[in-house]
Amino acid sequence: IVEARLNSMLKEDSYDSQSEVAPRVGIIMGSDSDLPVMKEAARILSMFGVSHEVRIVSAHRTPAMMFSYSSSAQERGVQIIIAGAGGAAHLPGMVAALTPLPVIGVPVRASALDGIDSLLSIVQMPRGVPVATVAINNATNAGLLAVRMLGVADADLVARLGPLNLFVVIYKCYVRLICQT
Ligand code: RP5
Repeated sequence: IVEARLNSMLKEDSYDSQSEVAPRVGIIMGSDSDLPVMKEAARILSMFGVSHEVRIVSAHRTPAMMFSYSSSAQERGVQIIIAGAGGAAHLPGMVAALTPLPVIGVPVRASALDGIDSLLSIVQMPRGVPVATVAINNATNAGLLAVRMLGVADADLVARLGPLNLFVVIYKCYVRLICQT
């Protein structure tokens, strides 16, 4: 049911989570309630033509799935994982413990504590298990950071990341934000 809801929410907004090519970025989140925030990362990756997949994987509700997703991601060709969660947001840290891939954590504002709980849960990782944490609800930056990371070894992507293109992307995000508020 969750998968069907996820697909229909992604389809409504025309995010291509079901790309034909192997996904370079895995976008995962603890609940489908995180999707309104997390789909902004998918939007950025789509803008830059970076293949990606979107999955609901919970550290608490589906720990076995979290384990298998994290430990198989690299061999499937995934290069970066963006993980978003709210509240007791253990997903990004647990995933980082299970894969050598870079993990970008997105603290989702999901509880009475206004996202501070999510932020602290994600950012306060012990030495040896890094998670690159972006600002609360800022999945846009998670997408852009993933593009920059891939750009280190991808000349085409670097060209698309040029100042003008980056300006256009940020402008589009800004316009969208203004239209929503
Ligand atoms: C977290 O709990 C999820 O990442 C979500 O942000 C939060 C609330 O989940 P739901 O109760 O809305 O499914 O695990």
